[in-house]
Amino acid sequence: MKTWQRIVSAVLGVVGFVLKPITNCIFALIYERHARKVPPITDSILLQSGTSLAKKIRKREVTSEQVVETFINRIKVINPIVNAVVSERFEDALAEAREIDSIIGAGKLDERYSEVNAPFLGVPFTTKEAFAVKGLSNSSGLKSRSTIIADVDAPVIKNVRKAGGIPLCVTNVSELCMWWESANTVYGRTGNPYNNSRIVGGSSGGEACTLSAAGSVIGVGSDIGGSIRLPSMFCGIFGHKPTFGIVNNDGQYPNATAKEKDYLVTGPMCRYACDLKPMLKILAGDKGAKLKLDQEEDIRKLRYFTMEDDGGDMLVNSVDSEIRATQRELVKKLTESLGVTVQPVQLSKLKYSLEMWEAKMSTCGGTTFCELMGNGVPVNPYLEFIKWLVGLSNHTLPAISLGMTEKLGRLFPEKQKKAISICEKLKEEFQELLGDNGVLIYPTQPRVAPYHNQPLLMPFNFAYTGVFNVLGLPVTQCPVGLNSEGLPMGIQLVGSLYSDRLTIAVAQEVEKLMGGWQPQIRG
Ligand SMILES: *[C@@H]1O[C@H](CO)[C@@H](O)[C@H](O)[C@H]1NC(C)=O
Ligand SMILES: *[C@@H]1O[C@H](CO)[C@@H](O)[C@H](O)[C@H]1NC(C)=O
Ligand SMILES: *[C@@H]1O[C@H](CO)[C@@H](O)[C@H](O)[C@H]1NC(C)=O
Ligand SMILES: *[C@@H]1O[C@H](CO)[C@@H](O)[C@H](O)[C@H]1NC(C)=O
Ligand SMILES: CC(=O)N[C@H]1CO[C@H](CO)[C@@H](O)[C@@H]1O
Repeated sequence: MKTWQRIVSAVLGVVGFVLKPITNCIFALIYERHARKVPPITDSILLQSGTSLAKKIRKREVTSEQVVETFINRIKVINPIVNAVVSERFEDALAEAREIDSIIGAGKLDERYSEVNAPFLGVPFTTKEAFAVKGLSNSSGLKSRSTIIADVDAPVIKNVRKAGGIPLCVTNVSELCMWWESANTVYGRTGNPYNNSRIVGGSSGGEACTLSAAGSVIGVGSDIGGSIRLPSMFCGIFGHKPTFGIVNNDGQYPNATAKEKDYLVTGPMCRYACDLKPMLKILAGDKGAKLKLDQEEDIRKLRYFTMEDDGGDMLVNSVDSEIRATQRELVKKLTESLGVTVQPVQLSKLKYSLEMWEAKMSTCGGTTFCELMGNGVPVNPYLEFIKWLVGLSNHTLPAISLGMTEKLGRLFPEKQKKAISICEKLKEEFQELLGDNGVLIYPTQPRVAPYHNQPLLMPFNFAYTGVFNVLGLPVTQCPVGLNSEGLPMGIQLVGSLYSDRLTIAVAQEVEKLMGGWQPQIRG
């Protein structure tokens, strides 16, 4: 670090330390007056994994109709509090459930409905509104798309349907899925189920919220900078970002063009870790073979590493002490329960996470964000900002700021080149460190879910998740308990390319050790 950087860093640190309680007080004053949690869960159907529900439906211990109806009723209870579900097909879902019940009831199931081909037969699922689900809204939170109704299912939605899943509804996102608070001018803002004065994260924020509040049990998200992992942490559930290039990204808006093809990934989100693997298998389809998901792994034989922060990027908040302490507790428990050593590491290049993400995203060509905002015709973000100031813009402030940042980034090509070369070296370092049997434990975010709009004061914290998009590595976000304010904390398990089965296997152990998803109110 150069001297001036040290000084700026120190000053920002002090300012941040002083400002944190002050800004928190201001946001608390604005948002906390009417803060609520979702009500307790009263039906045991809502407290089982998708895998376990599927088994019971197949054995006729419960009907698919009962299960679907129970989730629909739960959505009706939670949605007035959190505003997470934006478009539904409840009647169709119930009809499909009855059809499945009658097929199961008739006895002998044909090949199509075997346990291997239809592991989630009769189980409802949900997805973010950016994915096309036939008959449901498909706007991606963009005002000019607000009347679009999807006329087909996205390929991943088709896959889950083929596996027996029944789509229930689609859930809220940030405008064009490019911000980490799920709010837009089409469907409004989603509140955190643990405390709705807080954000749910984004862009798969409505999805994480619905899953956490037990309005759903398995879901599909996508992630280009943390859109699966960040909301999964803020809402206390599991979310897996697969190795790049495995799961089909088509049928979501914005569509993955040449540009994001390598960074955007589609993956599973769920409350119970045991659902991650079967969901990933279904989403991946034929390409999943490369991940060898059925290979048994002895997690005692893996090598474990831990890193508690990014090494101090000036523009990113430092990791909260409670999150740090919880990560240490996890390391201790893993050591004891598995008899492994967890080696502390410090990969110094992670400090440039933000620069690497920004440089990779803005130099890969394809549709610009300003073009996406204008649905083809680029908008002028500076003009939109002026319109926003007087309440005339159809866009959210984060989207407008991102449009402006995109324009600014292009002014520093040399800096971007340097960041890209750091990124390439870091890829090699990760491959060397993790090999084919290593897992790194790393915070998902430096802070728990902030208040609404507060991310505008800490816009770059997503760098903690975003860096793994440009590295292409598989990552599983795991809930590791609630902090002193009752808000979920999370850690990322990072593997080397194509080692998704390892991070998922360790996630199941982390669930046992740290308690996994926690209900908002104990019933
Ligand atoms: C929301 O969080 C704040 C503190 O962060 C707390 O004072 C308040 O009681 C919480 N509200 C609910 C409903 O849990
Ligand atoms: C905002 O969107 C509405 C509905 O799509 C449209 O009628 C209006 O012209 C838009 N306003 C601006 C300033 O673009
Ligand atoms: C909804 O969006 C998806 C993804 O962009 C697209 O494939 C689908 O055709 C859209 N549906 C309509 C009716 O435009
Ligand atoms: C989305 O991308 C896929 C493949 O990259 C392409 O086949 C499809 O036409 C695209 N859809 C739109 C609406 O651009
Ligand atoms: C705040 C807001 O606009 N909420 C909307 C979310 O979506 C549902 C379903 O379309 C609407 O009923 C709400 O009004």
